[in-house]
Amino acid sequence: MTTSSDNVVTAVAHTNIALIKYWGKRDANLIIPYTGSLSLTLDQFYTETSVNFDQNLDRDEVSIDDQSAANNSWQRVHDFLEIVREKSGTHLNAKVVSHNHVPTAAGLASSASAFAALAAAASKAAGMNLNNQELSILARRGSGSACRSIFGGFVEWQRGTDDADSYAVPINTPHLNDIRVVALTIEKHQKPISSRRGMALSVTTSPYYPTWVKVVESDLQSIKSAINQDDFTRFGTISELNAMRMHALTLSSDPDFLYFNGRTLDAMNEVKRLRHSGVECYYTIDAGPNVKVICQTKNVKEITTTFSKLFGPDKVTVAQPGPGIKYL
Ligand code: 2P0
Repeated sequence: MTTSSDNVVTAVAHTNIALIKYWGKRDANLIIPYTGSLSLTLDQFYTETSVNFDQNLDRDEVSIDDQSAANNSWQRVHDFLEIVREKSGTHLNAKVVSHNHVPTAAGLASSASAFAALAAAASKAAGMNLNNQELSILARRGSGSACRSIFGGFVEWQRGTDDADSYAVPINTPHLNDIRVVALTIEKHQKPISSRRGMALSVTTSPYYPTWVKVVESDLQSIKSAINQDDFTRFGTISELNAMRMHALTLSSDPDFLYFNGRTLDAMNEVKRLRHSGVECYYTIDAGPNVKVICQTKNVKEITTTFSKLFGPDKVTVAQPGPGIKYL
């Protein structure tokens, strides 16, 4: 147990993009999903977080990007620290300093990298010595997608049935290593409905939700076999299909909601046009209007040129597979 104020631990976690999406919790408290999911950790976007448990603090102090955390963010970090305190046995409050390194408003979700970095830094600062599987379980309690950001490259979150067996595992493979993700920043504004609320609405009201649970199982098998066979075409096709199947759940919820805007559709059409003209690429979209284009190194130049003309060069960021959790 830590009692001094000189034990600062700093961890860095990269964000990840889901290719087979996580959309729906079976247990909202423990964050156990209905389905598995599969992601790629990206090199360009990461969170660096320092944690220090300090007997001189009378409450948790949280700073995010050099600003004192707003009430809702503070609460989420505090709730997470409560889990760490319960598991580690420390009763001290913590000082948390976090920086998100995301190109200006890249519109990429930061909760994955944020809670992965927080889990690593806080658990170590509290004197726990967790292995990566245990870290993945802990990060999951902060945000589901964070359990995947413990690992680099391709990662599968095995849905499991309880706290102990719902965690991510790395897919160590030499295949598809020239994959690139071109992130298009179409919109930097806050999404109208959070993914947490959106997925809960889909689970409880979309008549297609039971079908989603079944189809994700087969999409997961297909994409893993595409990775095994180094088959980029199948890989991209399944990724795009799975993303659209997720968004069909938002349209079929009651009330319905939609994360796309007009420029999302423009980007989707452009990806299809490029593909039909022989530049192989696919899109995936999360809980917001921004589009990520999945391609191989050989086509990056043509794709970035095309989207720079359409949206402006500052809206286009090229990412490649990134590393797992690191301590500084
Ligand atoms: C994913 N998303 O697999 C999916 C696809 C968004 C669309 O995980 O409630 O922030 O904290 O567990 O992880 C975003 O949801 O949700 C997400 P919580 P999270 O990446």
